[in-house]
Amino acid sequence: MLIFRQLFDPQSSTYTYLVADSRSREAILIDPVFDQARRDDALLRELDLKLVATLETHVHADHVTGAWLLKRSHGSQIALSGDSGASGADRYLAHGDRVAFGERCLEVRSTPGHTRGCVSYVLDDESMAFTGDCLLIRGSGRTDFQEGDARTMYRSVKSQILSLPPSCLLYPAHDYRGLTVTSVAEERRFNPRLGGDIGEKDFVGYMENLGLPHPKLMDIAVPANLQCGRPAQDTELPAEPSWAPLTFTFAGIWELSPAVLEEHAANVQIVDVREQDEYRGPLGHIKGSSLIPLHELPARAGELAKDRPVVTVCRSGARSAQAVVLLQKAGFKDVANLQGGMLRWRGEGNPVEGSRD
Ligand SMILES: N[C@@H](CCC(=O)N[C@@H](CS)C(=O)NCC(=O)O)C(=O)O
Ligand SMILES: [Fe+2]
Repeated sequence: MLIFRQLFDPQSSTYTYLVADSRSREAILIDPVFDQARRDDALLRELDLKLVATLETHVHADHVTGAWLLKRSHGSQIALSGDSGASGADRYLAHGDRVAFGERCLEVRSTPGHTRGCVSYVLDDESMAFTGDCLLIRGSGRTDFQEGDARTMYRSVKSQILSLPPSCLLYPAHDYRGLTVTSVAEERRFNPRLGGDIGEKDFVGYMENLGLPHPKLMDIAVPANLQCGRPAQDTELPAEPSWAPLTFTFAGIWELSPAVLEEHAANVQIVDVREQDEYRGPLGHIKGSSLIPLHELPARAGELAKDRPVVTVCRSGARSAQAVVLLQKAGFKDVANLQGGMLRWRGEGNPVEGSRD
């Protein structure tokens, strides 16, 4: 079975796609975003997947790829078109190549026009295709920079994308209105630039008059992507918290295990966000913790020191995850949630105070 997730980067309106084979657990990420690598790490871990490769649809002008960062943490292969002009990839793709993940594969189709090295990826059974910035939903990528060419794009769309089966779902690299997916049949009929009887000349005329400003990050993104997202200096990497070995969840929360908290207890402030009666109830509480019920936390956050890490605790780890969010909003930088709360803390045999049993 295919595992499929559509992920979104709100900064650049970029879609990243995770496709994986449920039997072998091998996964591919299409168009990962540098700033979202931590999110992607978390999802791969939580779904128990092994990232075998990252694929680019092209050298992006609006965000830096996460390919290099993900290779560093997962050992994944970096792959993109040989026509991209990029260096630092493990595999340079050409039209007709196949990229395998477990028993499934993606077929590479050359679809230049937005850039010279644009490719689309078609799933082995032609049920879905990833069109990058060639065909967008009811639109198309722009053709006014990076060796873009409207005529070439028209031919790419007609011969490689709209020629797929009508039911084939199309997933673009961006959507600026929040649309998520379309199909070949829909775009053949309703694409205002390329659908119906619209000819090549009509399309070129349309594209010559888009009048779009260049992407804000273009001068940073293009050189970085020509190196597959490898930063010029290590200082450009997103900072990892150094005060304890933490895990980042797909839900966006830093967490630590009971064992790690035990080890670092002396250096952190432990805040229990349950209610008074729970704190003094049968589950007990962790020695040295202070009680600030969740609903009082916004008003009482000032009781905590900002220069020492804070660990939040509750019964199961749910309310305390929300406490992490509230404390981060209040300006606390080093905050983490105790995984599984008091239930797991006790389940793993750690000592408690004030317990009635
Ligand atoms: N405002 C965006 C512009 C993004 C942009 O130009 N995107 C390209 C893809 S890299 C495009 O083809 N856009 C088509 C459109 O905006 O209609 C930014 O600054 O990043
Ligand atoms: Fe693009």
